[in-house]
This record gives sequence, structure tokens and C-alpha cells, in this order.
Amino acid sequence: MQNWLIKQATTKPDKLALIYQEQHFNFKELFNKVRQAASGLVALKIEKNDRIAVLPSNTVNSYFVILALQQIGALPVLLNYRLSWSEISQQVKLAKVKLLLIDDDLQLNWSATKLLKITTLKLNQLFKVAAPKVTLKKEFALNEVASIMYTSGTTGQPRGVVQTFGNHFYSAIGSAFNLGLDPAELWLCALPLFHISGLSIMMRSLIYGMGVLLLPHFSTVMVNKALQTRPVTLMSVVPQMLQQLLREFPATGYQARFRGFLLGGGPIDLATLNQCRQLKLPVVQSYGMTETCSQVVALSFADAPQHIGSVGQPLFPMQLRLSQPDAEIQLKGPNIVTTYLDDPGSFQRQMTADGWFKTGDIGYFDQAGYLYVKGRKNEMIISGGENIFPQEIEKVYQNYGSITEFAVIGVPDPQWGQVPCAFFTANKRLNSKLLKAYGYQQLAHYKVPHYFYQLDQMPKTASQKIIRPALFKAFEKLKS
Ligand code: S0N
Ligand code: AMP
Ligand code: MG
Ligand code: MG
Repeated sequence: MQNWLIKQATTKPDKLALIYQEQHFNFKELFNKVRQAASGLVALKIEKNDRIAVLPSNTVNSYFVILALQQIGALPVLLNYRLSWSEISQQVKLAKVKLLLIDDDLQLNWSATKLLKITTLKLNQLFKVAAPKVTLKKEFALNEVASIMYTSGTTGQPRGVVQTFGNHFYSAIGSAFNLGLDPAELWLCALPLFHISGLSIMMRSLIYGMGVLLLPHFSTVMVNKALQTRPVTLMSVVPQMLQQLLREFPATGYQARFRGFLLGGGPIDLATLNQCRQLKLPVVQSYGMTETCSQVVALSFADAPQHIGSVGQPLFPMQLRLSQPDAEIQLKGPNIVTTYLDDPGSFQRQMTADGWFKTGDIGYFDQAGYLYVKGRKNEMIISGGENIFPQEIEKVYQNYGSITEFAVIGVPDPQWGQVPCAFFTANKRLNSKLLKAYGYQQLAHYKVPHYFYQLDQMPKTASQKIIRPALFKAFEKLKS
């Protein structure tokens, strides 16, 4: 396929590609910035298929560098800056990267980066590298790798999801067929570029020739202002963001070009959706995951008001089936990745014998053929759109002195949807404050349990398995 960036820069050179604060870039200017970053990378001897870790923040430099890595055939491994340093190091090691690039906006413990024993560079250093301009390749294949991002599994072991240009392409096509494409589309990106929710906006920009308004981070004030004053047409949000925006919804509403929100990343409550309907604020619910390169099922603007609570119908050309008898959602189609990084075995375990991807989500169709997501087959917790597996927390606390058993469940939370809650046994009385402080050092902050309950005995089956339903009941009792 023709290089998307070159295509847009030659056919729509003057069209708006990116806005960041007061800076505007058309596709020609975007191309030049990306080529500058690519030239710097080549001067640093980065080659095709080299794995390069990037800790991006939502800045233009991160945006240019991710694209530049794609342009030279290097593999961007995108890291979540909310992770703890030990979690980041684990992913950097697992991915066997040659270089770690860190956005200048991130406050990091630089001495810790030295322990990784790999070359680490701030993005502004890369842009200062004196380098002859490289010629970007004219074509790439759809099965070439475009991006890698880690997700956890039920074992707590991170797995690198390997997304190809083809995955991104079909994802963008399915979304455009569903939402339609405004000739002056301007998609607001306040979601992190290290998640597919954010990265997919950047990829759609290249495929559609569409503008992106990139915000440095999510803030209700900033977003509400942008939606009132900038010609934004679409914005991707997770439930937690939508709820926050509604709390400060401006009396005068948003400007007329705004088509609505694309909502995904986790379950939403009906009250929020109904409130949006009353405010005449269009919201399209969607369902997808990192392994499907963003939404694969979605409502459309036309059918959303009639199907509140549903996540919609499979997007073109994806197929969806529900297995019997447990009704797990299974998917097939070109949006879905085909391996985890260096771990095809784990990926194969996510596939059925006849080639369908097992999502781990439970769902059902209503009579009109609209999908509803009911929950998870496993214990995954979703906090503000971030996934947490109890096992990754349990592993960390099992190393805490005097703890004998430690189990984590997800409990409802008005702010984050769900948060982790810990039950444990120990040889002596333990202090929750110290337990929390320990978690803050070892784990991403969103993974640190909000509650710690010490028990005399864990509820267990005859075969010594922890009875999780008993923990859920115990939590309800403790909270009431
Ligand atoms: C919700 C967000 C924006 C909250 O972050 P915020 O408000 O910026 O927090 P901070 O100011 O940085 O920190 C304040 C305190 O809050 C803690 N904290 C931050 N985030 C969380 C969290 N998620 N859970 C619990 N606590 C949190 C901080 O740690 C801090 O506390 P202290 O000081 O103690 O450290 C932010 O969390 C966010 O950006 N969430 C979204 C993540 C995301 O994008 N998830 C989606 C992943 N899934 C997919 O990408 C697939 C679906 C998809 O593609 C999609 C999704 C949505 C829309 C469209 C699509 C699509 O298909 O295109
Ligand atoms: P991730 O890989 O981080 O993108 O997380 C994907 C998971 O988020 C899915 O497997 C679902 O469990 C959950 N999810 C995404 N969208 C929805 C939705 N609309 N409703 C409920 N759960 C969702
Ligand atoms: Mg995930
Ligand atoms: Mg904030």
C-alpha cells in the first residue's frame, strides 16, 4: 500500500493534520516533522525491525516520533507512563528494545533509567541530532508491524499486542463506514497515545486525511473549552471522562460542528447515557480492545438513541459470534492482531480451534441484533479505562513481609467505575497505610487497592482455592 503519510502530504498538503495548543500543522508540515525525526533515528543507527520503546506523553514530539518509527520500519513499543518504574522496566526488558525514548514532559527518576542499561534519550535530544534528510519509503505491506502495546493477562504477565498497519487500516475503515466522515473532521484526542484509544485517532488521521486536536492530557476545563471554541467534530472518551464532562457541561452547549462522543473502554451506566440524551448530546457507544485495534462493535449516530445501553453491531468487515453455553464474545476479522510479542503460544490460547478470537467478555444480543456486554469471564478490573488483573497486584503483595495470603477483587466505585480491594491474612496485625505506601512504590497508582481488609482466615474451598464470591459478599457487608 502507498505510504499513507506521503499520500496525504502530496494530495492534501495544505489540509490541517494536527493542532496542539497554538501550533497548527498541515499534512506537508506533519510530513516534514516526521521526516526530521526519522532522519534523527536513522543517524542514531536505528534500523528496520529494531524495537524502540517510547514513553509518550500527549505532545507533538511524541506524535511525530511514533510516526517516524513507523516510517523507518522500526517497531514502536508504547509504554504507559502511569506504570511504576519496575513495571516499565519489565516491559522494556520483555520487548528487548534497542533504545528508550522519553517525552520531555514526563517527570521521571532518571537515575532509575540507568539501571535498565539501555540507551535512553529525551525526545528533544532526538530532534537536535544533526542528520541528513532521509527519503521515506513509498510503500509498506499491511502485515508490517505498526505498533506494540502491553496488556496484562490472567497470570499477571504482560503481553505485547502486535498491531499491524492492516489492523489499523481495517479498524479505521470500519469506523468511517459507521460514523461517516465529515470533510472537515477534527477528532479531539485527550486519551493517551500509548493506548489504542488514542493511537487509533492518529492512525485514522493518516488514513482519512483528517485533522486531530491533541490535548496534553484530559481535563474537563480544557475539553469543555475546546468543544465550545474549536471546530471539533468528534471526541473519543472512556466513561469516566464523559461523566466528568457532564458535571461541568456548559449551559450554552458545544459548538454546532460537534457530532458527538465515541465512548468505549469500559461499561457505562444508563443514567449517564440518559443524561446525554436529555442534553441532546450525541454519544455512540462502542466495544473493542487493544487486540482488536480499537472498536469492533459500535452504535451509529442514527441508531444510538433507540438502543441505549447496547454497544451496537459489529463494524465492517468484522464477524462476531457468541459461544455456547457461556456466551463469550468471539471475533474474527482483519482488525484482530495475530500474535503477542515473542509469545505466539499465549496468543494461540486466546483462539478457538476454528480460528476465532476469544475476548473473555460475556455478552448477549437483543432481538434486533444489538450487542450488550454483560461482564468478564475472568477477574479483570477496569478502573477509569485502565485494565487491572488481580494477579498482578497479588504477586506484588505476596512479597510483603508477614503476609500469608492475599486476594484482590474489583469493587464498584463512583469515580472510577471499579477499583481494586484487597483481602489478606498475615502473621501479625498489618497497617493499611503502610500497605498502601508499599503498593505506591511497586505498582501503577491506579492498581493500588483502595481497601485492605485483614481476615483471620481466607474463605477457601476444600481444595484450598479462595472463594471469590465470599469476598464480594464480605465487601458488601463491610460497606453497608
Ligand atoms: C480517565 C483518565 C483521564 C483519568 O486521568 P486524570 O484525571 O488525568 O488523572 P491524573 O490527573 O493523571 O491523576 C489524578 C489521580 O488519579 C489517578 N488515576 C488516573 N487514572 C486513573 C484510573 N484510570 N484509575 C484510577 N486512578 C487513576 C492517578 O494515579 C492520580 O492519583 P495519584 O496522585 O494517587 O497517583 C485516565 O485514567 C485515562 O486517560 N483513562 C483512559 C485510558 C484508556 O484510554 N483506556 C482505553 C483502553 N482501551 C482501548 O483503548 C480500547 C477501546 C478503544 O479503542 C476506545 C476507547 C474509548 C473511546 C474510543 C475507542 C476507540 O475504539 O477508538
Ligand atoms: P483494553 O485491551 O485495555 O482495550 O480492554 C478491553 C476490554 O475493555 C474489553 O475486553 C472489555 O472487557 C472492556 N470493554 C471495552 N469496551 C467496553 C464496553 N463498551 N462495555 C463493557 N466493557 C468494555
Ligand atoms: Mg489493556
Ligand atoms: Mg488530571
